[in-house]
Amino acid sequence: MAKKKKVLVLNGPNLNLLGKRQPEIYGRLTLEQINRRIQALAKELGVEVEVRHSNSEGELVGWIQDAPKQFGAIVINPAAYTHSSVAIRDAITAAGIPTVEVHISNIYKREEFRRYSYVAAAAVGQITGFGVESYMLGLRAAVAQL
Ligand code: CA2
Repeated sequence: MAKKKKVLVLNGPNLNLLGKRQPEIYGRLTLEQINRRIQALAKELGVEVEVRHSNSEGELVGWIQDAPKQFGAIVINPAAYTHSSVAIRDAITAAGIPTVEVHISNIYKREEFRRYSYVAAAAVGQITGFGVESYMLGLRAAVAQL
């Protein structure tokens, strides 16, 4: 499939714990179950999606740098790096492909430190607070950018 029809979905640190801890904030689905839902929607939308997770900032930066070779858009839940990572923001800007920032919880309804996103200014837009549905909305938004 041409790179224009491929979307890279990236998950940041601790999202591998989804469904195992703090279900009141992040829900009961595991990352694996969320990935299956994303793949089902991708099929419906006629796009190819690759989903990756890393707890490492450097690995995420590397994947973002390489993304334009293979992908037409990125959906990213940078998790805690949202609020700390100039490196991820710079990598998104450098990659130059449309990037949609997603969050399961509403980052504006929680602790003060979660209200600032370093990534937001480099993204086309941000989807926050719709639970797992944030990924589905994010994928639709990314596909609309292809
Ligand atoms: O709401 C989101 O999607 C977040 O990106 C999740 C991050 C948090 O740091 C952001 O402020 C908002 C945390 C991901 C950690 O996920 C866990 C899941 C289950 C148990 C513990 C952590």
